[in-house]
Amino acid sequence: RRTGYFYLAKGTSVVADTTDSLIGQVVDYFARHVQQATGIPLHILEEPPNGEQKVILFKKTTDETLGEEGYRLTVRSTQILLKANRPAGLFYGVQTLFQLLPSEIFAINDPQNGSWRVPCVTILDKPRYPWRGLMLDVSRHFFPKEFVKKQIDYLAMHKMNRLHLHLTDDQGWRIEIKKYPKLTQISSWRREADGRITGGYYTQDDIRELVAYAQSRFVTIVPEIEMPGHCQAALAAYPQLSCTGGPFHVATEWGVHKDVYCAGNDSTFAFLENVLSEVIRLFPSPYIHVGGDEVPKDRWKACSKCQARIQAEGLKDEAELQSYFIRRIEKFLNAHGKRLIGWDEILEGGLAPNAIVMSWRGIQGGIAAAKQQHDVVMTPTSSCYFDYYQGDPKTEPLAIGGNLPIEKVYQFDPTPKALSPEEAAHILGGQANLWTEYIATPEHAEYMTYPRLAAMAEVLWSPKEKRNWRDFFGRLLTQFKRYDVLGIHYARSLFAVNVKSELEVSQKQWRVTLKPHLSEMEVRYTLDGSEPTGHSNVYKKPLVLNCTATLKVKTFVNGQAVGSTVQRTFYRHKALGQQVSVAFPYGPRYTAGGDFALTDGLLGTRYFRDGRWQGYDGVDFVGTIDLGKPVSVHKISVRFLQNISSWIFLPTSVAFSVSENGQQFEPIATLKNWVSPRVNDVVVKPFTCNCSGKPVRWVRVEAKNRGVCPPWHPGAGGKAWIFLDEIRVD
Ligand code: TNX
Repeated sequence: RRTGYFYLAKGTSVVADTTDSLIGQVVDYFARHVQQATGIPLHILEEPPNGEQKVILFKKTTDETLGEEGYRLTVRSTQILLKANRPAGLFYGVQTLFQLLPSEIFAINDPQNGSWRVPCVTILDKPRYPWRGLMLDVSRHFFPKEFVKKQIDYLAMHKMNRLHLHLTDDQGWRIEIKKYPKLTQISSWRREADGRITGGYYTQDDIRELVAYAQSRFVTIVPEIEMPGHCQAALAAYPQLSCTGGPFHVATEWGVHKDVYCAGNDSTFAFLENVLSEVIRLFPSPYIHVGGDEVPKDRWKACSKCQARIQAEGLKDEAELQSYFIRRIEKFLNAHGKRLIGWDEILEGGLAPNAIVMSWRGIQGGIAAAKQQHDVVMTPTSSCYFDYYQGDPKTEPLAIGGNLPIEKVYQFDPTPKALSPEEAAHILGGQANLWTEYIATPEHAEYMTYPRLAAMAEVLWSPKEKRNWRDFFGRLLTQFKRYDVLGIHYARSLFAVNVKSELEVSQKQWRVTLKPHLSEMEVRYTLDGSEPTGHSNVYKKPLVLNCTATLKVKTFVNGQAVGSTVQRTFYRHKALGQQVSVAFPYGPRYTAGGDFALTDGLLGTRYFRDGRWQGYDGVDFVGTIDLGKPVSVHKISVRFLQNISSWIFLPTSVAFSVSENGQQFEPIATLKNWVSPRVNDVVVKPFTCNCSGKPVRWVRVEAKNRGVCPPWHPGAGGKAWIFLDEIRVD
């Protein structure tokens, strides 16, 4: 940083040798972007103008320290000089210029008046790794072309350069193949449990458009065509490519499916080579990903053709048959000038000679491959799986599981210590993977991707020794402003506060602790229902509450509110802290709520593992509460949860009764449940009955479990759960 600023204004010109078409492309991109955001038209010239005019110079250079993607940027008050060996370097220099300008430089659809100044600096910058990727699974849920284009823009802005498209899987085929029209007529669509048809695909024109868009932003789209497993969608259209002959449907359930391509059948290879031929023509990427992960061997074991192949090729077992499969495809790809990439399972039974390994089941696969002198892209689940939770599951949208907060992404190091310098040179970089089983909308996909991608980008670009979490956190707040300007639906999970409360049964009071996700945060709260502001109480020590109250909590950085308000209501009611005696004990699997879960004055969230629900496995709930002395009861209410993908159903009916002596119970009401067990979404349903107000000492709730999962359900015949969170007596 030096003193002073360069002011971008009318009359500023850009000087570049635009006879180089790629440089021309970068300059155009820069000038168009600036014009759209600022309204300032930049003059593009081949030679510097005479006189005092301000210029931005783009220059090609030969400078070994810069490599393929590095750049030097010198900003003086009269001139900006950007130098790189290659157009990619100029492009990244442009991204840095945008970062040096006010965040509104990203408001390309809404030109702003402003002071467009760039601080005077000298920068030498280049990436640590050549592979800086994001994988988007467009099979489990399809994402429109326009959404993909936006992500390409955002990747470029983060100086990322690979978009890996997971185009095929059990649940959908997403690319038009002219030779096999049924892949898009049949394999691209699936019928969900509720009868809805969902899906979609990219036409070859769409693909060309995406590829060109990505190229102009120096992003390589790496296509993935899965084999020999994860192919049920393709088999639904072409069952003759399987071992059993089918029939199959496009899968609607997640997980690993048994039906795979038959490795004994030559027509399987003919099919895949024809598909790959069209893929090769569409994608200029030097790499083609062929999956290779999670291939159950059941079908191959029972298939005479596969067994004959094992014999004929002198293979030891089915693991070697998988290796044979991948080697055969690799030969085909290599003959067409492409390199094969596969998930780390391609190591099993022997690695194909030139394959690149994408290590996802930890880093061991990557280490083994690098030691065999194979190139590696590191994507271990523990640091790279953006389908995992990024905050407390209680307050996050439903995710596949796991735990990957942004600070853990930031700690990722793609180069394992176990490698020698020569072996380490095979680590091409790393990649974040966005699997989309639980991600159905563009907004949700962005929520899972940002801001974690910013952490990943820095891991893959910056020198390891320059990484500093606190410094990154400060810059992230600026990055959020850019995200706001761009309209990115990013997660604010790192601003969350964990509200933990404990009911002190004997005193009938709650002890509440507030723990911010990050210690950089200041926590303020209110108890009167109002929004916390910069003047609200600062949390310092645990709070003690003894009456019904709504607690609202928010985090602040430098006195500015960040994140959203966390709210928790505490209900003081007549059964608070009373023991519930049950006829059948609650299930052993979800005991987190504990014995007092039903009378702790707290309601559950939609997340059944939040510790406030109690689950009953295959049995009815029959619970009796002794209120300790006769009290006047006006209302009893109880809430149940339905989440059919976790085998949790609403009860078929709920009955309420009361007693004065604990022996004879007087029925008050029996409520039937009319909500369908087929509702896919999470349902929380209260059942409430009014009482006369006369004093009673015992209250009983009986909820009928349907017993087993219905015949159409994946768990058909298995025990059904019922879940309840609180029995409120008022
Ligand atoms: C494993 S990662 C898979 C994917 C799933 C993912 C969910 C990999 C190569 N296979 O099919 O979507 O887990 O996290």
